[in-house]
Amino acid sequence: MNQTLPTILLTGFAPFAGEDSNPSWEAVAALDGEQILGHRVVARCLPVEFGVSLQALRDALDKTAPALVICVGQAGGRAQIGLERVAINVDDARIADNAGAQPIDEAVIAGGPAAYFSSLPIKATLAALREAGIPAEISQTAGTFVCNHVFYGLMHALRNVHGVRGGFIHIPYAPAQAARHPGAPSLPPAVVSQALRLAIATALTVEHDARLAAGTTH
Ligand code: PCA
Repeated sequence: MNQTLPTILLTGFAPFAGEDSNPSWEAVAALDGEQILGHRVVARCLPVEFGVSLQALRDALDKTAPALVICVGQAGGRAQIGLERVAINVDDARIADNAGAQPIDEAVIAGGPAAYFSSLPIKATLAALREAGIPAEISQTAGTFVCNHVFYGLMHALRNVHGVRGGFIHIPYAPAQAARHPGAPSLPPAVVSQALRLAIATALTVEHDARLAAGTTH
C-alpha cells in the first residue's frame, strides 16, 4: 500500500565543522516513512561536500520521483526556523567542506541563472509555524556554502518539472550543540520535526502563497 503513495523527499545533512551530529538529519530522519496527507515521507542524508551532495540529491530525485522536496540544513547561530527565499549561483566557502574542498566565487551550475526562488509557500508556512508556537522567519539568504549549493541545484533540477515544489529550510543548533557554543540559540529536534510536518502540510494544501510582510532581520 505504502508504495503507491506519492513521495515527499526530505533531506538532511551529515555533521560538519567539527560537530558530532547535524540536527537537520535528526529532524528529517524522525519523519522517514511517516504519512502526511496521503503522501509518504522518504528521508535522505546528504554529505557536506560540494558536488557530491548535489549528485546524491539528483540520485534521490531520480529514485523517488517526489511530489514535493524540502532540503534541510543546520545554520548554527540562528535562533529560528529559516524559510529560505532564494538560492544563488555561487559557491564561496568560508570553511572547507567535509572532503577538504573550499571553492571561492565559483558557479554552482556554470551558465545557470543568477538565482532561483523557492517554490514553497514560505509566507503561508511562516504563518502556520508561528500559529503553532514555533519561532520562524523568512531568510533572504541560504549563504554560499553547501546548503545553498544543494538548494540551487534542487531548484535547477526542478525548473522544468511541473507541479513539484521544492525549497530549503535552515534550522538552529540542537540544544546539545548549543551547550558547546555558549550563548548560541537552539531548538529541540522534535520541534523541528513538527515544523517540517507543518511545512509539508502547507506546501501540499496552499496553492497561492499568503501575502504577509517577511518581517525578518536576516
Ligand atoms: N549546513 C551547512 C551545510 C550543511 C548544513 O547542515 C550550510 O548552511 O551550508
